[in-house]
Amino acid sequence: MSIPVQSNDLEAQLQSLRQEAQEAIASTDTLDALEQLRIKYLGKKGSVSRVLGGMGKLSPEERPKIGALANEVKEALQGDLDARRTALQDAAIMAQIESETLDITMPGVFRPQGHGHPLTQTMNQMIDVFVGLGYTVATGPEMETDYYNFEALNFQPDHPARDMQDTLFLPNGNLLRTHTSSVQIRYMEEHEPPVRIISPGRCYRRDTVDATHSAVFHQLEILAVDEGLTFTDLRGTLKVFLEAMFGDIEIRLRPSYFPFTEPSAEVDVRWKGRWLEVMGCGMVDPNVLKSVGYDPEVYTGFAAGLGVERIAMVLHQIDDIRRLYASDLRFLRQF
Ligand code: 2U9
Repeated sequence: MSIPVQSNDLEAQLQSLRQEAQEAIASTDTLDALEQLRIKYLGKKGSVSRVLGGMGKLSPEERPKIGALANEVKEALQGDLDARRTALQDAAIMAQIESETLDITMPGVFRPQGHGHPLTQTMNQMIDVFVGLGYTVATGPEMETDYYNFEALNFQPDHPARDMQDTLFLPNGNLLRTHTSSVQIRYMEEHEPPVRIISPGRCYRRDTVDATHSAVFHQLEILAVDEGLTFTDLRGTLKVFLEAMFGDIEIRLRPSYFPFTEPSAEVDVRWKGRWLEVMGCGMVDPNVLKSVGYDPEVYTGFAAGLGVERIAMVLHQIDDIRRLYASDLRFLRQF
């Protein structure tokens, strides 16, 4: 004969189970532990099921009451589990957001940035002005033939620049370009007018190095060829360029001579109360136009050339050209 089970025993068990489970759920702080609690209390072999197993021993009148209470406890615990799960998931997301937040007020790590060399800066500044005027940058080889460096530019066979004393000739019969004019010849061979180009780049001369001379230096040359270009166009272009570089200054042109331009001129700017020579210019010699197959009866052109070092030295009051090549950071940091 089985021992009769009192309904108030089961009721008390369910009530204490509910309390125990609710406390356990409230103090759980991981999702895994929460799942373990669900299995422990609501699983098939869980505590609530075990208590219900004892219902068979109840009288038929008592069963519905305990059954209803068991369901109520189940639902309450399920609700608590769900709420706790949501809370833990929310907390995990918040923790992740917190850990990924960027503190934009934090001071950065210092990394030395460096900047362009004063020569590069000056070159880029000049390029910017001419690009703004619609010119295209043209480049070419630093090793040249006699033809592109001299002959096509109307240098006579006995011109002193062609002498071993003035130009660096190479064992293969070529030479290191003495100006970037060769680039302009190469460009014109490939293009029909109108031409608007600048050629910046490194050049070489057999110079003895001193405060104002260097065997390696940089030039920027300007060339425009079109129908109807005049000396006035040349002067106006140079005025716009030099004002962009030096500010609101006066300019002056003095007659000069170059094999590749006729007429030719030296260009001075009024700088700190004195006239300072900064570049040369002229109308492209008809012989040069002919050498690239342009008809000098149809087209005229103007050209100009300058030494980038000289402009950088004037702009920054640099007293010795060699400072530009010494890679001394105490000097370079000033620019
Ligand atoms: C072509 C035709 C003509 C370029 C020019 C100068 C005047 C000039 C010097 C400035 C200082 C060289 O670096 S420097 O020593 N240059 O005075 N250059 S006209 O004339 C050209 C170029 C290309 C086809």
